[in-house]
Amino acid sequence: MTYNEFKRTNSTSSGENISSEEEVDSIEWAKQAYERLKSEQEKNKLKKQEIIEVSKSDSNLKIQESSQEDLGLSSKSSQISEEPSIDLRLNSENSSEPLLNQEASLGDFDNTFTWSAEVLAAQGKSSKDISIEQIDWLGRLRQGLEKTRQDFVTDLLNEYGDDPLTPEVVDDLETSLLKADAGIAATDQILDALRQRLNEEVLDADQGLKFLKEKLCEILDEPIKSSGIEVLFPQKGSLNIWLFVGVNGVGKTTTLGKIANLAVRSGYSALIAAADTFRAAAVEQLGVWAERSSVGVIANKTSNADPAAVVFDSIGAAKSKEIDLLLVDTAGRLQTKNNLMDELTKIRKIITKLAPNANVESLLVLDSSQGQNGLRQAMAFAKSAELTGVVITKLDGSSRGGVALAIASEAHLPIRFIGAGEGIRDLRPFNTFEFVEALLAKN
Ligand SMILES: Nc1nc2c(ncn2[C@@H]2O[C@H](COP(=O)(O)OP(=O)(O)OP(=O)(O)O)[C@@H](O)[C@H]2O)c(=O)[nH]1
Ligand SMILES: [Mg+2]
Repeated sequence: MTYNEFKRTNSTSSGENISSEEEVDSIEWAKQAYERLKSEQEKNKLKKQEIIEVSKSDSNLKIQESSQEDLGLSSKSSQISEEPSIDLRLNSENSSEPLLNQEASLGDFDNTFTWSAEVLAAQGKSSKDISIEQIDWLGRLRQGLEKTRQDFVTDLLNEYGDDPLTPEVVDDLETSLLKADAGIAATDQILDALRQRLNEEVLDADQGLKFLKEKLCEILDEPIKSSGIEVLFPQKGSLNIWLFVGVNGVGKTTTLGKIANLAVRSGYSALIAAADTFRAAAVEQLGVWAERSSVGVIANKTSNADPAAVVFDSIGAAKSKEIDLLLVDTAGRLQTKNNLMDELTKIRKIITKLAPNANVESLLVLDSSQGQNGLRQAMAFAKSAELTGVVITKLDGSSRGGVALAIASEAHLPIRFIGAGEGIRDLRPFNTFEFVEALLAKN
């Protein structure tokens, strides 16, 4: 899914919960969507086979042209790839093919498909509009949140079935929310609202779940609304600088690589600043990601180079090439190391000074499996790096997806992207409604 497709999904979002009365209709909707996507997939397969046939008998150039068209690469971004300031593109044998060839494909007409279709339909999408990538992502998001969900709602729902919610259930819910690392503030907010509602009327499990979903959406949406930016994407016609910061190994470089790809597929020109000068291998790792999306990298390979100087050079290059999006990778650092946090402050100041009119985003990358520690990181990085948002990674395999709620309610930061896997397409702009539906999906 490109940014444009994402924007279309979001602009039609109604954010309403799926009700059981709509189930019959939604099965019909899902069937129609499945049949259309299946035939589209077949047609695409045939088209690709034809391209391969033609290219075998013609020239290699044709393959390159057609694969670029498939990705929606703009001619502008291809030009950049031809002359990056420092070309770090590596031999193709170095790149990780399984991650690259990770094209979305349609699975069976199963539970996951019908659930994904319901989530899209509930956002006002027509069955003619949805794409295989959207379905594929929702399936992976749901899968990614499975561990959190199992501890969270599945137990609760299985135990109480259709009985009306009792104060005991609400107490158990409190424990589940805290266990999923939703944090005390968000948990209190949700529970207070639920208890008040229960004083007014009897709720069965479904109504309780619907109410819970609404509360979670409210908490997650609050910082997004206050930021004034519903969906984060680069503004055309001006320089956008996105800085990625966070502790070691959380997925900063991977996230940056995935966003470079998303941006290029959506028609933006991008450039990468390799401001992680701490680890020698960091520049090479970025080179691999840059090659996957054909974007340039600005780096300084001398040991102990000043990261702020790399940022300085990169902004100059981005301006002269009229780049839409400059993505800045930084070295992992512990939030308790003052000198390293000061280094971030310096980078942030250089950006403000050199590009006062740029749209700057300072994004904290958080590994969701770190749970509540992520909140402490957010508080510390918010000061040094003037954070504007958060990317949550590694949702696949974590049972602490609830940390998104703690970040929104206590650090008051909007969540901008979520990552649920190591592949190039395993990252999407954050969509509150989809996240909450996946978090609280019934089995
Ligand atoms: N399962 C999973 N793995 C991820 C995800 N994002 C990143 N990773 C993996 O996490 C590891 C660390 O990722 P990096 O992108 O190098 O992390 P980093 O924050 O740049 O690390 P430093 O620069 O060393 O601080 C790699 O093996 C990635 O493949 C994700 O969403 N899911
Ligand atoms: Mg890195």
